[in-house]
Parts: sequence; C-alpha cells; structure tokens
Amino acid sequence: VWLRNKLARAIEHQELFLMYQPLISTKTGRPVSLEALLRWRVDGNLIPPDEFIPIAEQNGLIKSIGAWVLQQAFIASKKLNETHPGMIMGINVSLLQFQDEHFTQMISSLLHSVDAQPEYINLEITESAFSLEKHLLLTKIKQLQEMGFMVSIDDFGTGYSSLASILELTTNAIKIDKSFVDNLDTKGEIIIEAVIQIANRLGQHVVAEGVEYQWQADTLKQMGVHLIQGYLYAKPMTWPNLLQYLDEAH
Ligand code: G
Ligand code: G
Ligand code: MN
Ligand code: NA
Repeated sequence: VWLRNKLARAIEHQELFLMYQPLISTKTGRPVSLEALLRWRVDGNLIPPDEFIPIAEQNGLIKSIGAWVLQQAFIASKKLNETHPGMIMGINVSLLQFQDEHFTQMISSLLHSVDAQPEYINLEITESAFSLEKHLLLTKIKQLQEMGFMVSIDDFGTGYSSLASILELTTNAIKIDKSFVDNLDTKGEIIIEAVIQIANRLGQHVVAEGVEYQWQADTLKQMGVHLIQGYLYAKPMTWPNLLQYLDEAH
C-alpha cells in the first residue's frame, strides 16, 4: 500500500528515470541499439521494475507511467540520432498498455509532439502478448509497423506461445530469453538453434539477452544471432554515461 501510494506520485515527484543498455552487433562488434530500462528512486532507495511494474499494472498506473516512458525514450532517441544516426531505441511495452484500445492513438500523438523518427524505435512486447486474441494482436502489430515502428517479441520462449504461433509472428525481431542463454552449455543451445532457424526463415532478427561471458557471445555469434545484450559488453547506464560510452565506442 505504501509503495502504491508513492508510485501514484512518482512522475510528478520526478522519481522515475530511464537507464540505457547497449545491444552489440555480432557483425561489427559495435553498439547499434539500446534498451530503455525504467528505474524508480524513492527516498534514496532504488526499486527494481520487477517490483513496481506489477503494482502499476494492477492499479492502472501503467498507462501514465508507460506513456511517460515512451515520451522520455522518444526524446532520447531524437537527441541520440543527431549524433549517432541510425541508433535504435528499444522500449518495453507492457501487455496492459499494448492492449489498451487507445494505445496506437496515444503513441501516434506522442510521436508527433516529440517529433521523433519511428524507424529508429523498437517496441518490445513480451511474449505474453500471445495471450491476446490473435487477430487483435496481429492487427496492432501491423498498425504500429505502418506507423514506421519496429516491433519485437521480448523474453521469447518463456511464455504463452506455442511452436505454431511463432510462425505467425509478423514482428521485426525476436529476443531470446536470458534463461536459454544461461543454459547455453546444456540444452539451451538446442532451443536457440531452433529459434534462429525459424527466425531466419521468417526474416526476423534474433537478439540474445543476458550474455555475461565471452564464450557465450562467441557461440551465439557463430550460431547466427544478430544482436547481443548483456553485462559482458555493458550494463544499463545513465544518459550521461551512455553518451560517453557511445563516444568511446566510435
Ligand atoms: O531493468 P531490469 O533489467 O531490472 O528490468 C527488469 C524487468 O523490467 C525486465 O523484464 C524489463 O522488461 C522490465 N522493464 C524495464 N523497464 C520497463 C518499462 O519501461 N516498461 C515495462 N513495461 N517494463 C519494463
Ligand atoms: O525486458 P527484459 O526482460 O529483456 O529486460 C532485460 C533485463 O535483463 C533487465 O533487467 C536488464 O538489466 C537485465 N540484464 C541485461 N543484461 C544482463 C546480463 O548480462 N545479466 C543479467 N543478470 N541481467 C541482465
Ligand atoms: Mn525488454
Ligand atoms: Na527479456
């Protein structure tokens, strides 16, 4: 209850901020994309999104918080593309946000008010989106793509999707869940190999997250993963640190 009351005022109290984690191209070894990750600092404590996003989803605050995240990440993307043209900004979209009937309208007006370029924005929707009615899901993905956005499936392999549903995916990329990367030396490899094969056939990019060791990166690259995200390369960082990191990476 205490957290919930505090969360309601987190935006106006300026307690929310974004951190950015780079994604590295296996082809060039350079950062080509980012993921915006939400943070909440309240009374000197940093509360992880795993703790407060479920609360925000329960009480409807996810709408305003989600809109704030989109706006901030759009602004960041616009700024970044002045100095690093082509850098992609990944933004997590909660299922509840995505489901909202006004979502596409809301995101369209935000885009125009910020004047960001949707081609450089990648909306990450978790695999739980498969729980939506299929026609609705595919229509929404298509609408967003027609607006110019890229759309990805996040945490792939952990949730609702059947093997058949992957075939209908009209997203631009699939992000393989960290749990498979963690088990790369055992059976995780089998799944990742299969996902890469299917993704290639469907013309989708493959991203691996949670990569912490060089051997994992080497193996994933060799297997055909396009982008790698993980502490091996970089942890989520603040905006000033990101700018410094990108300057040094060039
Ligand atoms: O940032 P961290 O690495 O701790 O993220 C933990 C979880 O919180 C991840 O699953 C991530 O997708 C989710 N998350 C982080 N930022 C956001 C956000 O802005 N919106 C939503 N819906 N989820 C987020
Ligand atoms: O949205 P998603 O679940 O993909 O969010 C990515 C989450 O994974 C974030 O919480 C981010 O901080 C975390 N993360 C990214 N790279 C690593 C990593 O190499 N190791 C671990 N343990 N977590 C990571
Ligand atoms: Mn994500
Ligand atoms: Na994920």
